[in-house]
Amino acid sequence: MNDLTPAAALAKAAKAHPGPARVGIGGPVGSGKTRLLEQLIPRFRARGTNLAVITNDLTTKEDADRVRRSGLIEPERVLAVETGACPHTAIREDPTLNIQAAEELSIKYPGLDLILIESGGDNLASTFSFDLVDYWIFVIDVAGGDDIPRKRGLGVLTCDLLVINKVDLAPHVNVDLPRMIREAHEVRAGRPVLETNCAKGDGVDQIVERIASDVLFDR
Ligand SMILES: Nc1nc2c(ncn2[C@@H]2O[C@H](COP(=O)(O)OP(=O)(O)OP(=O)(O)O)[C@@H](O)[C@H]2O)c(=O)[nH]1
Ligand SMILES: [Mg+2]
Repeated sequence: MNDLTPAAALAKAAKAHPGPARVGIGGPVGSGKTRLLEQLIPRFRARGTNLAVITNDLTTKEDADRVRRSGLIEPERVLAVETGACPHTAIREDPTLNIQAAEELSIKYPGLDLILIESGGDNLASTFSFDLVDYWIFVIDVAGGDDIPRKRGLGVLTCDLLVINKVDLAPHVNVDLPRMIREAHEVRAGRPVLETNCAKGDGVDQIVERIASDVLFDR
């Protein structure tokens, strides 16, 4: 029986993941998830956020090794999860491996504020379980085509923040960027959409501000 008052249920939900906030980064293969990580890490470090990272790849540790080698963060703060066949299984149906990795980092680094969790590249229907994350970002890119928002994939519709990356490529791939952005706002009915060039870092400060205000509550 659920005997919690609505206020108590909310308070309980707010404490669902004691310890560091967990933010998921999902999206199609090659949309720029790791590049976004590489842009977010120095910005969070500069604002004093105590940070760790989990990456997911099918059968390798490719992305974790790339972030470890980047010199942006202590290599020990980056854990790799190998998901096997289906990336979404490890972030939605059975996120046990990712939850264990998050707990391992929380124990190792008691003052941790934030864990960024990159999903393996997946399809437009990919979503995160709220057993794993407090908030999740879905990264699509301009080179995937300006019809992607119109296709109303579950990831695009339901994420907390939609990022349209590689805006620099629009003129090279015949994409009508203003239309893509407009349609993204339409299908998301007012929920946030931000545009980035993660190759250079344009637009990434706004993502940090969002996470700071909506997830970290400026801790
Ligand atoms: N021109 C341009 N290239 C970008 C941008 N963001 C990422 N890239 C490039 O796109 C490629 C894929 O980026 P990644 O960050 O590896 O993509 P990913 O989503 O992590 O890929 P998977 O983990 O394999 O799904 C790389 O060559 C990046 O350098 C951008 O904003 N503009
Ligand atoms: Mg990646």
